[in-house]
Amino acid sequence: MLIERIHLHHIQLPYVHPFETSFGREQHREAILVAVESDGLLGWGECVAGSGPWYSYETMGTAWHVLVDYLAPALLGQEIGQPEQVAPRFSRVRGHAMARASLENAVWDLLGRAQGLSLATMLGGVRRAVAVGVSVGIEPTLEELLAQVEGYVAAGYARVKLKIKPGWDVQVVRAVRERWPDLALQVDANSAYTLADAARLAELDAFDLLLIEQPLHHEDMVDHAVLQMQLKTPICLDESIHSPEHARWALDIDACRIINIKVGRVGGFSAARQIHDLCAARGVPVWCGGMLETNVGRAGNLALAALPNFTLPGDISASARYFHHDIAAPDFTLNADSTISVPAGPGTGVEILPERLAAARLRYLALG
Ligand code: NPQ
Ligand code: MG
Repeated sequence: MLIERIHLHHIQLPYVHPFETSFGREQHREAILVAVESDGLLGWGECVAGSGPWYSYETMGTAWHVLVDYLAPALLGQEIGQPEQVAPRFSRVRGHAMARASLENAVWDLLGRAQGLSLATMLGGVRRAVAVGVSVGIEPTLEELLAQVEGYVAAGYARVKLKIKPGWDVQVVRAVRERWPDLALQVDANSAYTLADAARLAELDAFDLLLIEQPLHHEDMVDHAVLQMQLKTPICLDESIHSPEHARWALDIDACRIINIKVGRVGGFSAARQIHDLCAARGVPVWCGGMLETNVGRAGNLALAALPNFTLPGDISASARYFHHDIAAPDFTLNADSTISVPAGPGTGVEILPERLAAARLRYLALG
């Protein structure tokens, strides 16, 4: 299909509940919704960069710049028949994986819609519903944290991830574990520790956690390999894995036993599937991370998590956990067995709601 036009919509949506991690507290999600146009059809992708460079160096500003000045020009006027043809056209761009992913994923959606194929089918998904959990942010008090977890457990989530940081770790995990002895539980430090904290992190071995996510520096693998030798609990890398090469390096040095795959962080569905395949070949389980996406990104995450080696529950919660009024429909709901059904319609399987998109929009640009 000939890529005729590319549309960028920078939006902002208020969260249902503020989200706090070791790098800060936020009330809103900003995102860039990218649409590729061909033959009267639109395919959509979501850029998951942040409003500031806290989780990664990518921001709404850097993604907008790289999309407008480098990525869109590399795709406009090109004839694309297979989604795998997109990533090679972006290969001169170093980094900026979230910007690359948003445009590549829009092409996956476009081709899926044109061919009447769901994203899950295109990717090789093998399940109709995927196991999911919820990521619970840092709260002002332990009581408020327990109330949040209580609400999610009551809503049916069978797996909870707690955000931790120095001063908000062992005592919090102990309190949650004592109250819910059988809950599948894991923690995410978003790089808040160093190797000097190894003894503190080893205390977490007592709580039967599924994994400890990215305890150390956001680009590190070497210190994580040293730490893994001192922990019983599997380390899972998130921030450090930006590409299939990073995944191979991490596994080659035993820096982790589990990998969190986020399609934005690794540059699109093609790279995400390559990491999935590599981990499957090495016997390493993966799970689908989340970035508090709109229903567009969430639909893509569900499709990806339908691949066979996504054997741990994803950070993919029901739409109601994130926003009151999403910019795409239908909303996703939690099934009774703590799964969410994989969309079956063409492409992502969700439809943009133009009035909602317009109401949330901060800026718009059409290219081509
Ligand atoms: C994580 N996600 O696994 C991330 C952190 C995260 C669900 O815990 C804007 C920019 C919003 C970066 C939301 C979850 C974000 C963000 C969450 C990062 O580490
Ligand atoms: Mg994480």
